[in-house]
Parts: sequence; C-alpha cells; structure tokens
Amino acid sequence: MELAQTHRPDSAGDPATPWTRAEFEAQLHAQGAGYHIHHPFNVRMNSGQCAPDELRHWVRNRFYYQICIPRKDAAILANMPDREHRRLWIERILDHDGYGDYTGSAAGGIEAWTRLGEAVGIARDDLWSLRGVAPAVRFACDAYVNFAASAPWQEAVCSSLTEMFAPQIHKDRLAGWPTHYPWIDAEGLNYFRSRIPLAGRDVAHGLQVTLAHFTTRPAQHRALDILQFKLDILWTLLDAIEKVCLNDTQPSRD
Ligand code: AHQ
Repeated sequence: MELAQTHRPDSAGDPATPWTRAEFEAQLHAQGAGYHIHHPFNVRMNSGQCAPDELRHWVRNRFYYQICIPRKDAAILANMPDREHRRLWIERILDHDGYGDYTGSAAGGIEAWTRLGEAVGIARDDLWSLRGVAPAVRFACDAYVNFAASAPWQEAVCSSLTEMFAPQIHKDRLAGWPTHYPWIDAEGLNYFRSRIPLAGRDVAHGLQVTLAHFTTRPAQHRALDILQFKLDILWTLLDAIEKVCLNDTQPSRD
C-alpha cells in the first residue's frame, strides 16, 4: 500500500547502510514528537480546559477507534502464518472484546470504554449507536483497519507501535482528570489504568517483529513512514473532534 514518504536527511551514517537495531529503534522513538499527546486538543483536555460536552465528543468519537481495534487485530491475525506470533497477537483481541460474562477484568476494553461513556454522561445505547461520530473519525479509523487487512502482517504490526508513546498519555489522564474533572466517576477511568501494562506487553512484541523485519535502510524508512501514517490517524481524530467541539460553540449562521 502506497504511503506518504517523508524525506529524512539520513542522520546516522551512509544511506546505503542499514541502521543498527539500536539506531533504528531510536529513529522510531524520535517520531514520538508527532504523537497526539502533543495535539492542542489533548493538551487542552489534559490541562482541564475541556467542557463536559467536549469530553463527551471525545469519548463518543474515540469509541469508534476502540471498536475498530479488535477488527484491525483480527485482520492482522488472519495474515499471520506463524503460530507463536498468533498466540501473542490474539491476546489483543481478547483485551478489547473481553470474554466470559463481561464482568471484572474479563469485561474487556470496549466494555471499560462504555463505562467511561456512562461516567461522562453518555448512556450505553447512545454511545453504541455511534451517533455523533465525525466522518473524518470514521474515515481515519477505517483507513487503519483497511491498512491492517491489506498490508503485509509485519507492516501492520509496525503501525501499532504508536503505543510506544501511549503509557504516558494514559498516566497523564489518570493524574489529571480526577482534579480537573471531579464530576467524572473515578471508575470510568479504569480503561486508562488497564492499558498501561497491556501497552508495554504489546510494544515488546511489536518492536521485536519490526526490528527483525525491516533490515535495509529503505525498509527502515518504510517502517518510519508506516508509523507516521498511524501517527497521522491519531492526529486526525483529534483534528476532527476539535472541529466538532468548535461547531458546537459557533452558533449556526441561519
Ligand atoms: O487504547 C488504545 C489501544 O488499545 C491501542 C491499541 C494500539 C494499536 O493497536 O494501534 N494503539 C492503541 C491506542 C490506544 N489508546 C490511545 C489513547 O490515546 O488513548 C493511543 C493508541 C495508540 O497509541 O496507538
């Protein structure tokens, strides 16, 4: 699948020579500068400047991203020829869809996000109706699912590595929201708490696959372009959510 190619002046050595694993990993980490933790909407949300309606827009729209994740992961699983990788990857689907009777830790991330919805004042049926999900949010999330289904499985694994930066964004929410948004039942924040160890487990596997698969300098640049594609997806979600919030506050002309 064609992706935008960022021109990067090769900072580390001869462009014909692959980066070492450490240099390649450092290049991947350096792309964190474009992570959505730095998006103006996220900065505003995490500094307590969002109104309740704006948080509800964020929860509603991010719910569409959350329900796309297990479908994305199932698409990757279908393309994985190796049982050992599948045994690790299938965990991700259960993490989100849950299993058993949906209670306690087996409830899954989508159930926990539903709890977050109720905690910010969105009823379960309302959240699951997907009412209020912005077209650009659907488009970006669907682009992610379609990339995962059509790209080689190692490229799709690489695209999940934005989670290298996720623990911090979850920790920020857990640290700030109780003070900034005391009206939100603390139970609703359990999703963020649950993701911190899971993100670490996911990244360990994703990084091992990525560092082993992309072994020439052109391939390593492709990996950086794939990561940028996913960073752009997350950034686009917040662009769209910010616009929804802006439209809410701008009285209609007519
Ligand atoms: O809750 C998130 C999650 O389960 C995942 C899976 C992973 C992937 O496979 O792409 N990415 C991801 C992310 C989650 N939460 C986002 C957030 O800001 O709460 C961050 C996002 C990511 O960094 O990719």
